[in-house]
Amino acid sequence: MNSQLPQLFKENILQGTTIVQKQTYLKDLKGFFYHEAERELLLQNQLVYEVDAYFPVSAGTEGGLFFGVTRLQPGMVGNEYFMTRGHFHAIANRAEYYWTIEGHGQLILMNHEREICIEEMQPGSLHYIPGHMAHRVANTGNSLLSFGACWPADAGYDYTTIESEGFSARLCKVNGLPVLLTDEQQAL
Ligand code: PAN
Ligand code: ZN
Repeated sequence: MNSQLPQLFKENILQGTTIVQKQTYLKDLKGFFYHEAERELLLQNQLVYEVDAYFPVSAGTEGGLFFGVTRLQPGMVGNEYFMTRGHFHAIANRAEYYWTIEGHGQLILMNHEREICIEEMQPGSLHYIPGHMAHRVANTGNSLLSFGACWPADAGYDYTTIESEGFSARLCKVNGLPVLLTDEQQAL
């Protein structure tokens, strides 16, 4: 059996020869924010978040685990905080852990009935995301929000449900505080 070189998770950075990086820019988030016209006015090459991930087994391997670190920039589109796309897992019952490394934000969770709730993210907070829950993170602070994640290698991603239907509410800044607002409430 070949032994693997260990990856490093050091000074809050995931390092190693097999780390895969993915960046998401404002231009990749067309239609995600309520104020789409305001997103278009912003610098399209502005980085919103990046993920460093370690995939020790192939995607789809039953029983395997993936590990990732997401760095979400502070920023706003209109009254809405910078956020991740958000997704259900393709195998919907697959759960996941998130934990906050630095910064402040909210984890937004929504079930298939479109019931929604939020959990406050602050350094050290640990979040168990049950299966069948869409999950998205918004950075509500003025600094980088960095969080770790661990999820099953066969979970996969269902991005299309959120792309087409969105979450049932958005995290918006109201009188300086994060508040969940439905699109109907925004329109008032
Ligand atoms: C995370 C997310 C990561 C980026 O690793 O993939 O935070 O968010 P989006 O995938 O929604 O763009 C995870 O939940 N993996 O399953
Ligand atoms: Zn996930």
